[in-house]
Amino acid sequence: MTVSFTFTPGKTSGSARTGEIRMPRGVIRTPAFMPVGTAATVKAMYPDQVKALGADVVLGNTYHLMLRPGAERVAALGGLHKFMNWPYPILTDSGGFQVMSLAQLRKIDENGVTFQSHLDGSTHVLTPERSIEIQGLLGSDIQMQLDECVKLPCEEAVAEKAMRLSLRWAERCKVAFGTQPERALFGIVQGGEVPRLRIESARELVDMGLDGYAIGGLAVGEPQPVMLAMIETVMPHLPAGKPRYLMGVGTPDDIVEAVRRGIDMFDCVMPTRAGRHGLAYTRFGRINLRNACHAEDSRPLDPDSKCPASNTYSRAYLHHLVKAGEILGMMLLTWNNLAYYQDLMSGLRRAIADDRLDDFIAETKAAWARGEK
Ligand code: PRF
Repeated sequence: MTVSFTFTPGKTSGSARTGEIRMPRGVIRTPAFMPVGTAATVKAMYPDQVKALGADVVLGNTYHLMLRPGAERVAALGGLHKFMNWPYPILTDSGGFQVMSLAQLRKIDENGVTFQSHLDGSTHVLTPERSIEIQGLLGSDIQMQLDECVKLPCEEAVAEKAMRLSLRWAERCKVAFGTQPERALFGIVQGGEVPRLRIESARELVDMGLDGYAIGGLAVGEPQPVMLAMIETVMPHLPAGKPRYLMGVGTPDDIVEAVRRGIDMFDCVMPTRAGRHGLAYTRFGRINLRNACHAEDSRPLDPDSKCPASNTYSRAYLHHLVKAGEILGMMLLTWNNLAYYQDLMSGLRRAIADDRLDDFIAETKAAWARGEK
């Protein structure tokens, strides 16, 4: 018998909750961090390593994969899971956000977004229907509606227009998605930093009866208190029985604060991108391995971590690899960073289950602030 997509909330601690998303390809334990696998790869990581760290789901990108190698080609090769050798759940972003940040000569109208590829300048059109078609061709388990995300700060009228367009696109995505009990379609709350718009967006999406609800349009230039205030505004309007996903967030500090406010899912390039730029996330805070102070430091990043990248190699060696531009430096730091993010999520889940989330967050932040000495 096939498994339908379901979300079961578990324990709570304040507004935070644990939960389980079930679907045919596996179970996602929430709160979950989804490593970003933009171009059918979590950069510098083998799929087995990603899974072994405790990641239950990875994110793929409609925008990148439609341009290269092409959604129809991935489908002909058996779908994205087979293509990248990741048999577990995949969530795909819808493309609109990446068009706005990467493509050239973008034009948005009611129909969709027309843009030129950042790869070869060729012209493409992404409509709500085509975004869902592409996500289907990829075989995505959790599909996102096409939306328009505006950078902050922005004028209220601009935020309102983008929010309303995103609502109309959500309807079109829902029709295009149809009925697929084994897969999910999530809506995306927009509305800038205007509480009235955020609430209206959430209510309208919830009325459509989607499988989960994301909060988009945050971590796009606003200070953290604004982001957290918007989460607090939206959260009471989202149903407890559906997963809540904060898109593109964030730093470890952003994640713990959003979990405290009831968010279930996250994705961010931060751990993987930082790893390719010489930065390590650890229990003791962020460490810049480019810094000369590590040149003769024989200690590993974290002797108590279970991850070989964190407990084996000296900081001096990592410093050398980073300075020399060696590929292994990027691989080890990415591995360490994803290990830290997944350990943080499992710590958050345990703390919620034990109803001691506030204490756990206070201890975690104290360790970041203290460093090691
Ligand atoms: N919309 C979509 N993807 C996103 C965002 C959004 O608003 C963000 C904003 N942080 C990241 N990724 N579709």
